[in-house]
Amino acid sequence: MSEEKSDALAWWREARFGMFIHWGIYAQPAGEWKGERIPSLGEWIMRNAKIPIPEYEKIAEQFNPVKFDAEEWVSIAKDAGMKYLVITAKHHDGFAMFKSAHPYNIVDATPYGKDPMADLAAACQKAGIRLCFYYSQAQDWHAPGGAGHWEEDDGSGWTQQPVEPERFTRYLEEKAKPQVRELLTQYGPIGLIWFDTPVVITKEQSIELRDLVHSLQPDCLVSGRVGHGVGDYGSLGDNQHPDGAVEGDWETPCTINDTWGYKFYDDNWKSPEDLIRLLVKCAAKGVNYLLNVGPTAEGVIPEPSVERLKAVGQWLKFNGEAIYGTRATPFPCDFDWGRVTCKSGRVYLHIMNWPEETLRIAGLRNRVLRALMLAGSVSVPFSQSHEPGSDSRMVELNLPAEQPDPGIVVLALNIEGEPEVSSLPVEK
Ligand code: FHN
Repeated sequence: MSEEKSDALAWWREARFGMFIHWGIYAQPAGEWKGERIPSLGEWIMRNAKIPIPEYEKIAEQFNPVKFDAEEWVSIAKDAGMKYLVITAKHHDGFAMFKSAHPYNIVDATPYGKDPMADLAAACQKAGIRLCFYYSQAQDWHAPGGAGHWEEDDGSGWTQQPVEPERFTRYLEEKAKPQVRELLTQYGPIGLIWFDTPVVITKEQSIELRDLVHSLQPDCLVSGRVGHGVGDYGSLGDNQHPDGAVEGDWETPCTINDTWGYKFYDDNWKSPEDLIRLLVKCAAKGVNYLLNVGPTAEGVIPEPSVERLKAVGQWLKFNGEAIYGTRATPFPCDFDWGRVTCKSGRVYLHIMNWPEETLRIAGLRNRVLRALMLAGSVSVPFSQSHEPGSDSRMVELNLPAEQPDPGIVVLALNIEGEPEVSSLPVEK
């Protein structure tokens, strides 16, 4: 990564927590087609229910999100403590949720007739949230030449057309690149373009897309899923939470229930406690947590998502310092009591399992100046020892017997200098 790009990544590293929004005309069938519940992801309904293109196009004729309120969406993200918002400008179904010269878009092909991205850009600007766009660069089931494009065959049904490289290149030149250009010229500064599922794209084409983004907005980041490892940062698999250390800059996209795009019957919501744990787990590995909501066809973020995000925001209000702008744990191991994040002069202990007795941390080399619970700034008595002539060190924290809060309690250790630990912090 160039030094220049590393500067552009600064806001993203500081942010740690963003909102993913999967919103498209697939929210209209909401997981059901012709009275049948279609398994798997809501945004994949066209493919999974094998909906012919002319029929799928008709969904757009009904799509009218009259309750869409950009300021409300942005304030839900802001109250959750999220710092950036990544919305599906075009998913694999090929439908553009923004004003485009390509006619298959929300302004020209729906009764709604307005551009929600323009409203979101204004609302994000006002709230100090970075607006970012998801764009499915390779899969496009609607445009000829796009990967996964479905075409009627000899009448025996629907077959997946094999992607011919020349047709794919034409699709890239005639649809994908012009639309990426539109996204980067119509809405002011964009934080990043979240490309996805590179599938058939060649390395040269991934590089061309990345360079196109940088030529239009030099500070705009490009997600790792542009393909071939040429993005500005890496994207872990969906709902993938690293257990070991990760090298470099990574983000993990996660669902709040099981689907990304709205399905009216997906009630498998993660609890607020689970969401906070996952956020902490990511931060402790230095990974950004991009948490999804799937708004309805009317333009409403489902209430169960809103409630949960509020709870996460409430926790962050007191403990955000232990997430934003932090680095991965300096320790080479995980602990049974919880997770660790750090920054210069501070180590944060996220206690997930309240210890029955003293909390003992082996291996921290820095002198501890003070220990306090972040919520309420309550000081915690502690002692620190070091076995002379060895690298064996111990901090013992005398926590109250009763956990002061049922959620994750964060202890901050004020330390001298940059966090440093013994390479093998073995407790004797
Ligand atoms: O196929 C997509 C899926 O619909 C969704 O958008 C996720 C989000 O990370 N990305 C792809 C699968 O990895």
